[in-house]
Amino acid sequence: MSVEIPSEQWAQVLEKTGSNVIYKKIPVPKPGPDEVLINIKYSGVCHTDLHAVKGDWPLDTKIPLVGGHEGAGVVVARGELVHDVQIGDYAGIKWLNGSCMSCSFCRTSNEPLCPTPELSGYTVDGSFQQYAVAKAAHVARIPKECSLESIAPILCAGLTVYKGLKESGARPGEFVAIVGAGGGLGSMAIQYARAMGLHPIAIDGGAEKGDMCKQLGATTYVDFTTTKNLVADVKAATPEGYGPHAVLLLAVSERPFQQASEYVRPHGTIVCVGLPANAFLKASVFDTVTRMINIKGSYVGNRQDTAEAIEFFRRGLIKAPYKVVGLSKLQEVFDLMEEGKIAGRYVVDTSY
Ligand code: 8ID
Ligand code: ZN
Ligand code: ZN
Repeated sequence: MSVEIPSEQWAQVLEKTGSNVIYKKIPVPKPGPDEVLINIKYSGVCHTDLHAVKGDWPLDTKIPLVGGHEGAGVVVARGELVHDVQIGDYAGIKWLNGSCMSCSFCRTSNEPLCPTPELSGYTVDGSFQQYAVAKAAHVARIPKECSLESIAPILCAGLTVYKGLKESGARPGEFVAIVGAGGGLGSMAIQYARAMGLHPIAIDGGAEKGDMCKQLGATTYVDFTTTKNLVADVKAATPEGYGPHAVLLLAVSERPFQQASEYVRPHGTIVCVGLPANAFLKASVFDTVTRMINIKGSYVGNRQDTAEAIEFFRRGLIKAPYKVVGLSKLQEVFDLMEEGKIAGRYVVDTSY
């Protein structure tokens, strides 16, 4: 089967760190021998994309850069070494665009820890364009029955929170605090937590996010902008008032990372996922020891985690809210995100 591929396409390009993205035409890339070319139909917009634009992290992006790493589309071309992905298949661009596959991390399916990763929308061009390339071994396999529009946010947000919840060790029937629950990752986390038999306590700011969190299945909503005592409120939302068994930190500010050890249940686990700029963890050594608190990080997920996160979605268990706008409006989405005004996720449609 052959598909007509244009030589030019629309893309959002970052030409200088810290400046606005520019909607313009650029050449369509060609896949290498072990790569596929995906006609991206929809892409979610992750806060990581905004961190990349602003240069928030101690890791440089490529410049010029096409961002985006929640790209869902159709495979239109493949390199000669690719056999297990067919033209016409649905596939997804994830944050991990490629990894070496031969280091000891890749060999043990810890490929996000590969020392030489290729990162979509960061070190290689991502999904804010109509055609994007990725290593065939790493593209997400998307079942044909799935809507490309609504699966896009699963490719980073869904996968990441699913993995984070697994890393937390929380078991069915236990409570997990989701910090930043009204955002893109957070709204997914409420749904995955529910689907995994956990009781999610949502923490975020404002009434709109509160309503959404409750609708998605949060047992309690704690508004960090109005509460008089966040630690007491979170503990009170758990049986016996001992605090949640796990905390998933998804917020883009440092304060909640410092606070979590004050309300997590003794022997509980704090999982850091959000990546606020220049942030540090601080926890009382006395509390950490005498309350036996675990503090750890979780970074996206491997190919199996991806398949499992997609399977939850395919079964209809994950229905987090999103709004669709044209790719041409990406800068407006970034502006809203910067102001913390997005409840759930934005998805861009690459056709306008
Ligand atoms: O693999 C990873 N670890 C990974 C993968 C994907 C994304 C990490 N991330 C990181 C992103 O880079 C970003 O730093 O996770 C973070 C959250 O991404 P997002 O969900 O895409 O961002 P968002 O939609 O803007 O949501 C953030 C929410 O945090 C809330 C905001 O109100 C917003 O709803 N928030 C903030 I800012 N301060 C808060 C606080 N003190 C807070 N919620 C509760 N308490
Ligand atoms: Zn992301
Ligand atoms: Zn490797």
